[in-house]
Amino acid sequence: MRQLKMFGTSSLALAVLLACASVVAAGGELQDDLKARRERLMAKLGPDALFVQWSAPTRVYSRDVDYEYRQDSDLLYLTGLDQEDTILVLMPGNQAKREILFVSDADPKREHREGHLLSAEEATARSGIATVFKRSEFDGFFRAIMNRRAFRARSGEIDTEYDAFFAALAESRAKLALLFDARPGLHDELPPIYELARQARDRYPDARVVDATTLVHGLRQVKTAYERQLLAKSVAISADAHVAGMKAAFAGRYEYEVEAAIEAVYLKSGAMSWGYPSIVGGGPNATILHYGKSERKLLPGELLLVDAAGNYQGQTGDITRTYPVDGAFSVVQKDIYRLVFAAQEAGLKAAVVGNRTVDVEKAAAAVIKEGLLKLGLITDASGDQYRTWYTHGICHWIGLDVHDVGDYRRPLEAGMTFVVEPGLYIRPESLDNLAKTPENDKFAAAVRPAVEKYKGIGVRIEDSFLLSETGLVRLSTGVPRALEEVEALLQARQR
Ligand SMILES: [Mn+2]
Repeated sequence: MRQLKMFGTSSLALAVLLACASVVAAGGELQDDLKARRERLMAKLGPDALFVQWSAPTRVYSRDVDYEYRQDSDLLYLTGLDQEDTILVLMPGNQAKREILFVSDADPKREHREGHLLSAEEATARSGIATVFKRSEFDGFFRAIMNRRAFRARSGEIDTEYDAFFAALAESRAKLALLFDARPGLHDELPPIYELARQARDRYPDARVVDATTLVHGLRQVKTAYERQLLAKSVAISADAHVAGMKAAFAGRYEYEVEAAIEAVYLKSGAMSWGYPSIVGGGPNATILHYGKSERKLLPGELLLVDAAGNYQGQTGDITRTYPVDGAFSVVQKDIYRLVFAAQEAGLKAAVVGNRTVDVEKAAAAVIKEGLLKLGLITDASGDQYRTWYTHGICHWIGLDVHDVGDYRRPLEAGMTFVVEPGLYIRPESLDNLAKTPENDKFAAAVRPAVEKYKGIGVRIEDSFLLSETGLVRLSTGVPRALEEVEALLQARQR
């Protein structure tokens, strides 16, 4: 993992720098968008709900050094805040304080070590949330509200702010809405949401604990105009990065040199990290779906598979290109590349409003089966033989997470963003690992000559798309995709 950071136990300094930079860049547009996202969620939660979401925990990289901080994507979606130890509360039935933030208390010593902590005013400016309390006040707040006492009410003062929720509690129809999507592992520390849910079940039976994950993820599945702009910019940076990688990928160089060229473009462009660890695999490494070591020397005649994308202001696209380090595909490499390309094209034709991702998968698979049959890599296009070489799904949502949240059964609609990424991986051992049946033995024997011809070739072509009101938009046009265009770029490079 290359999430190493250089200064001390937290990357708050970096996080806050980024946060401030984006406030400047975004003006009020981001804050308006964040507010609209919360309004949509509150409309779905209803006036009886109390919604609580935590920031992500920090993670240890090595002893007292943390990984670069990664905010919880749902909290980022709702607040735009990249600071740890933050809690968002939504109370749709409240009068004025329908949105409440809890942020870290000021701490001069910690701020000297780790960087500036957002003041209440800064948290408001960044998130558009007017009511900001101290993090240390959260437990008292929760206890007061669940016991039907207005938080911070002065004695003798009548505070009607929370009356709708108190009425819901009195009538046992209150809901404590939490996001249970990130299930802890067996040995993980229990996340605070589980502790809060337990407390609520034990002590406050008038509030039902409900999982709001589907609501939040349903909203995240359709991108706002603001998110679309950010994602388009993020993917454009990643496309530039791929071009830089292509220009660096000569035989004799190492995979890590290509990776360095790619990731330098992220940083130079303001994408402060990758969206997922870069996959840079030459030769046989191109047949490893998530090869991460980047340590091998590129040899003449080999293909290089690069699957990489930066994280720009929280948005991550996904791009894969496969190309010959010498600048020209061999005849057998061309066979596989053209087939994968044709499968992607067929998938794209099916990526229309009203279809589902399964329709994209089916359209591409039909092309793959027919093509593999022609190449002699399968003997029967009606069954699952093609799965020997075509080993993963080709459609996933993109956004705050590279494999973004959302329901795959939901028909495609304008505002959805996803990839189409067919791939073929001719690993001879895939034949050896088939279940020992007479049919499989027959299949293996029949295709062995073709496997000998194509062995070691791995090709994936992946692009990032926005389905807009006017049709499918390829966000990753900045990097060539058609075989001839890929070769033209490679042949024009100078060492
Ligand atoms: Mn992908």
